Amino acid sequence: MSASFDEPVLPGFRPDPSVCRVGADYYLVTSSFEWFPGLPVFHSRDLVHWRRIGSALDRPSQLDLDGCGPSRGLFAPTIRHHDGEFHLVCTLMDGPGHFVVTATDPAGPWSEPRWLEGDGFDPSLFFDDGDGDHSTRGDRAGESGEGEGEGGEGEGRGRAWFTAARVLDEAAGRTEIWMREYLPRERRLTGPEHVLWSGSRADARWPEAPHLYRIDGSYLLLTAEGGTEAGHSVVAARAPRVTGPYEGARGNPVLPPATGPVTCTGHADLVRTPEGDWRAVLLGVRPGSAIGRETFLAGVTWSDGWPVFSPVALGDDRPRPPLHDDFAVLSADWSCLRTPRVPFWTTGDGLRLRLRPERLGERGSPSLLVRPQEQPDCDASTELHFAPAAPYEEAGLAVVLDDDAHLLLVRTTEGLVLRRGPDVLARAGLSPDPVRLGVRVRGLTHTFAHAGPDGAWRDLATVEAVFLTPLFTGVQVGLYATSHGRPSTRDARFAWFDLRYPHPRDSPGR
Ligand code: 6LW
Repeated sequence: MSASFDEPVLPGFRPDPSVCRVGADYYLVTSSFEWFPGLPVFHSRDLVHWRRIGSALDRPSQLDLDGCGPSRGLFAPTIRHHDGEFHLVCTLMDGPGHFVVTATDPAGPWSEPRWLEGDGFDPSLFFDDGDGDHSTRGDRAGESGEGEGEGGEGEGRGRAWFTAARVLDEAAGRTEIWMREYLPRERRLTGPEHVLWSGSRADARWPEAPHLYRIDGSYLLLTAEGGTEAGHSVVAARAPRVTGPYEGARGNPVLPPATGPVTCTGHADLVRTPEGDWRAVLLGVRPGSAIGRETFLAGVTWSDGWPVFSPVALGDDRPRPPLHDDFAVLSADWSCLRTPRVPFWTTGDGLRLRLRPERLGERGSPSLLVRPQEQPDCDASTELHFAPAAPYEEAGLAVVLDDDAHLLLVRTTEGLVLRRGPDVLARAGLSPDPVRLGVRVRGLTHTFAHAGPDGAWRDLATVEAVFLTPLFTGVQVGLYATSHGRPSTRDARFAWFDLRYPHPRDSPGR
């Protein structure tokens, strides 16, 4: 079945979702790559409306994102709840690898990471709890009878398992899913390694994102296949014992590559509602913008024990409340690049960014605060109070995919400059202080504009920003200041930041 998805439940840069339920509450985490704080945590009661409650990695002491390249750093996490505790596993790529953090309150604080040995990426945890088999029937979750999977006793029940994907042949996209036992109290792996799966076909590309479940007395392994782009799909396999052998669904992929309007759907994680129904969260892409991979919701029914995914229609009329932030505090939605070692901002009287030598593009942690663009069309603006005293001092509005792909509209001693990396795309003469800076984003078309505090907006330039093509992350908008490698004691004050999402039907520009 090919499913046609509509609106994301978590719009903007929110890839690789993983979800768990505790009573009436759902908790979800997504990847965050080179951005800090890491691994945002969301809460919902209906799987549709989500509120960010914190981040699993919000203290520089927990781990080090220094040196992480664009779309590297923190890959796909998994969140699970067991015995009064949340366990979250993830991988720091190009670094020490897999780790687990735990918390009794998912809003935090989360523990310091405990590093787990083993290769690869996309780790997951499976607690083979003895408290009732998950059933595909519509009975209430946790109240169904004990399914007695063949060989379930001893090998499975009451134990916990860690799975991950690892690369066998990068060029061919050949990977395999491996598993070892996880000891939740000690937070470490033990025992022999089991290889569970290497794809639905001999030439399968990128089997990854494994999650295990026990359903109707057998073990279900859900994986992504086909790579995270157009071929992305969901594949299912089943085994009578947790260690295998796993046999693929005859109808694989159980969620085939999407043809649109939402593409790249895959990387699914299942959850059961208190009423006993099944849902999945998964990633998908709305093409034609730089937003990247977002989180979508699917209903899941069962056919012959295999999952059948259907999009949950949210409609196109969900409100898109405008944001007006005057920075009484810095809300959790703002991120910076890599691990901030020194406080470079203050709030209370607008947002003040310290001018520091660090520059965007240098793989450091510059004075930059951004938040995800959540719709293909958006209008962002700010009021900047800043009179640069030296030619190396600048501050302004930023549209940022990563170090290598971004657009900056900054105030300099020479006036306003629109920059893409080192290239100047447009200039406007001396501007008043304060000055308002804005950008109208319509898909990949970015029109930058400026105004005096009470004057009319004047367009400066329009950029077809095809270079803002996401790999794993998504575009973000925000505020930036730098003194270009020189010491500076100055700061730039942003009185407010506005983000509006015109409804598609009010947006003739598209
Ligand atoms: C993620 C993997 C993937 O770990 O991209 O292509 C990686 N799919 O599942 C980063 O999101």
